[in-house]
Amino acid sequence: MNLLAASTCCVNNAGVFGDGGEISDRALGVYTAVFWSSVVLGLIVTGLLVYAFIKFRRRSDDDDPAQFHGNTKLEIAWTLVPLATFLSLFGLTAVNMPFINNQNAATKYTVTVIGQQFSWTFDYGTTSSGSRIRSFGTLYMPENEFVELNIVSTDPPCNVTPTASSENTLAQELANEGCGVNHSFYAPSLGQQMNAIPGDVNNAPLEARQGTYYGQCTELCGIGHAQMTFVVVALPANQFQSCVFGNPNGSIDATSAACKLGGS
Ligand SMILES: [Cu+2]
Repeated sequence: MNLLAASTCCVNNAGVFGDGGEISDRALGVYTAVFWSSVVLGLIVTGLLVYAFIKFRRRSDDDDPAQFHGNTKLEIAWTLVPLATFLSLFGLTAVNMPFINNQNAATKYTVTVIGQQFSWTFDYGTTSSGSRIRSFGTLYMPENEFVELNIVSTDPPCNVTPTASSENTLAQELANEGCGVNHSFYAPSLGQQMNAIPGDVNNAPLEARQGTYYGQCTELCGIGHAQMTFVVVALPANQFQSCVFGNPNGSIDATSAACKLGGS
């Protein structure tokens, strides 16, 4: 266990029950409500069944068990109680879905996430001289801030030389190639998962508290699928700025102090 911890080093936030950010908080809140409602309902139904089995069992061959057909009170109860339960859980989910799915209006940064066999590239835009600002295998984010992800797939023989300066146009250029296989961006402890489909641009918001989070491809995409992991690093806002946009030639130096948390 220690060996495992040492080899994965700093990425402890790999589970679906993580509290990496507001999206995962909301998803976990809905999940917890649904889970415990199911547990309580399951116990009540099991209890009633066992009670009915014992109390109303047929005691002898010529004994007719108690009949409940036509019992209006019972029928109203077992229609209304499940209906109210399902409607309230549906309401809870529906109220939280827009928050989880759609933060476009509030985002300052857009990052194009490019899935390819078998790695992830993150594109943040261009420098003033037109060089692309990219990181490979690590997505840098400002902490506590929603970032809009444009998620695309592009595998060989796609050969895109992007000309776009805006992230949205870039994502569309990549998607227009329309070749490759399906991938899926999944950061479990940040509560976000979105497919990367050839020909499509899929959008998803991502938000994280300061920290390092594990991510992986969750669409079986070929022989190297298992290696298609990535890391999300959420940095303080000024550190994010100098890590990603601080170098005039557009390169992101993962070993620089700006790109590391806690100076490690
Ligand atoms: Cu994959």
